[in-house]
Amino acid sequence: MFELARAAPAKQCTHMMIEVTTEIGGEACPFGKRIMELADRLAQWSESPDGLSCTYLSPAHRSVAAEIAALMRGAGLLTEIDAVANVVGRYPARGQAAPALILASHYDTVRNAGKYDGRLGVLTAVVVAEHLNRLGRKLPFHLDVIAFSEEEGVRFSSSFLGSRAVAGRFDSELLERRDAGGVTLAAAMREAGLDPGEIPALGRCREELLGYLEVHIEQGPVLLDEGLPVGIVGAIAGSVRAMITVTGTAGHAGTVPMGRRQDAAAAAAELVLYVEKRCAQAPTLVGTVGQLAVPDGAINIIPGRCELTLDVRAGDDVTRDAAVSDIMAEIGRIAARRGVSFDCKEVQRAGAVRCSPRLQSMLADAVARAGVKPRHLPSGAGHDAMMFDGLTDTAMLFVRCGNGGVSHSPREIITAEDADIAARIVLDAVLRLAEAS
Ligand code: HGY
Ligand code: MN
Ligand code: MN
Repeated sequence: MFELARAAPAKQCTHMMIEVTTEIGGEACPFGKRIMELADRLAQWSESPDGLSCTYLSPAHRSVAAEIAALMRGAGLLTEIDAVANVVGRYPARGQAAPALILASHYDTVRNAGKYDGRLGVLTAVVVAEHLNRLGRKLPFHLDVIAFSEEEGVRFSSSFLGSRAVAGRFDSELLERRDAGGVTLAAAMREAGLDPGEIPALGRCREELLGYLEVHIEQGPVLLDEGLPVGIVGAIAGSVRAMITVTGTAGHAGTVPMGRRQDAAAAAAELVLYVEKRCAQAPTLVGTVGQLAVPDGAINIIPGRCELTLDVRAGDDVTRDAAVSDIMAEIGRIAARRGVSFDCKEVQRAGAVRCSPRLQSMLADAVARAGVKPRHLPSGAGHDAMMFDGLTDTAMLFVRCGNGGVSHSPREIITAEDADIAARIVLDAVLRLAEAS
């Protein structure tokens, strides 16, 4: 039974709400309804017959990019698909020499995903740009709507490929990363008609940016529990991700005595339970073994190899790194006790970031003007906004999730009313930034 988020009753119209409602003939939740309809439209492309999976540069991924580009062009944006398959649309400023405000999120998904992770932010930015274009409302800055091509790190085990490129943080070593089929990132790009040589030119510099704003689903239960449609993100947890291979000794399940085994899966299982126990020891600390496999395993073979992944996060890097070092020490103890070996390869490290107090308070004012109590909350999930930390001021607006806040699941759900409130808040914030510029 789906437990739907009940949107806060629509508040009194503010100047911006009257403008939006009048503009679109008084239809209720015009932005929200359009966002939900477009999210359904983008969800029609999937790599899998059951469920939504849209990973980097798959045919489904490229169809979604083409659809988003068409939506951006329809909104009057100067649009292109860049060298890492980000879809970039610019709503040009009144004057040529102007900074840019980035409104962005990602359009790739995890496997068997929900429809709103990433895409809510992309579509909110599109509908806000559509509205400004419809009004012919020019701003003193460019509005750059960006749909990042790869945030989840599913295919090449490295997240934020799209936002790294725009933030000038793309490490060319990533081009050698291989997917499960052995295809390198560079080859996948070339096959999709992209030129990795053009990636360095995508990097933005500080002087040309006014700020970065991302709308994203909360992916947790806080806003739902407190009956709030939106929240302002104060900080984003940092993460370390690793691929681990345990090597033991394969053997006959029927003839090797229990005391003489080097069972790789049993060693991995000990590690999984240790990660769970250790990462329960600090408030913002979490640890997950998301993948666990015995390659070429069989029911009657003692596992000689076991492959697993590790994802450790915390609100601050000291807490996270202390947990990672304890986990590495435990790996040494398990290896010695069981006569197995562990190979750990770190595949990603993203530091915890604090969002800009200036943009947070600008968002909080817009949230209050929309008649919603401003609620600041941390993000346990990673987001593209992290890549812009240190380059420009960043802020995120969370939108309530239903079904207990579940995400990375087809049960991910939001309401049109909440999406509408979020879009109006973003529009209000953009217009206030324009007035203040
Ligand atoms: O894993 C994350 O935090 C995000 O969904 N990529
Ligand atoms: Mn995600
Ligand atoms: Mn996301």
